[in-house]
Amino acid sequence: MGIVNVTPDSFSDGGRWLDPTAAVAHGRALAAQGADLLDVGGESTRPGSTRPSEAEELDRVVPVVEALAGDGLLVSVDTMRAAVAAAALRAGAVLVNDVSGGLADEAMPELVASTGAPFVVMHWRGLLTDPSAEPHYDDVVAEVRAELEQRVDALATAGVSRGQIILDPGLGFSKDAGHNWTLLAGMEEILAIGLPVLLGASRKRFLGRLPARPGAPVNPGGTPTPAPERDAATAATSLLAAQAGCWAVRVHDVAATRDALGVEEMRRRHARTHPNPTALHTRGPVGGAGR
Ligand code: PMM
Repeated sequence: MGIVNVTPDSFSDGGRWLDPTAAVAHGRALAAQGADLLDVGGESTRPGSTRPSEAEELDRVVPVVEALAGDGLLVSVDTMRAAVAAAALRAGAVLVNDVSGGLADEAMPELVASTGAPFVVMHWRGLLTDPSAEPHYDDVVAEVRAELEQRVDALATAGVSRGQIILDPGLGFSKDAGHNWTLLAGMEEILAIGLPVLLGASRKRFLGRLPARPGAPVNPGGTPTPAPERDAATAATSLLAAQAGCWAVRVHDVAATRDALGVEEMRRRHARTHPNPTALHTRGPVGGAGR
């Protein structure tokens, strides 16, 4: 999933694609690099950013969705507003990606239920009330899993079918770097819910604080590397996501992630099928027939 932020202030690529013509060209470029899906969003969720009005969000998103879908590309809409989701679906989008998991707008579950569109339910505690509040978890993986399961149940009550839902642990949303790393390490537990999982690690701050390279300044406690310098680390998380069995990754640098996924695909194709070690054991040691 390639990211097309039609916003003035996203942390990773703020303002570069605010002009619809530039956003459409960017979406086409990401598709040419191998994106299967283009995620068009008109609202930045960066802490401290002010929400655009609904009219402003519609103005940003709809023409871009229309143009990209008109090219035959698969488009998702990144929005917390049911009216924006509805307009984007009418303009040709095929999926709704809601970082609030349907909590920000009470009309969203009904819209998703009535359209039958696939729906990304992301985990985000605190939401718009206080996104900068210090998150506290005793066991972040278990709690994110339980809270996602609660959302699935609540959405089912509102008529959204389980088959429409894609889950997302929401890296960086009410989570600090330690929580993000623990969720990456515990991805199997989120996948064990039994629904497709989308992972959004791309260029997030925690990837700007890796152990220092030889000769490079130590930065784990200091200033994170600038967002565009986090693409190699992002591609590494895409490989981890693919190995864990995630459904998709949401990234800025599609070419690097395509290569990372290509590595995993080739590894799978070439994996030898090892004999079951238990079967070997019961047959006795190799060359030991008759003993
Ligand atoms: N992250 C951002 C925006 N939308 N949607 C999903 N499903 N998952 C995410 O992790 C996610 C998202 C923020 O990143 P950006 O400002 O670079 O788009």
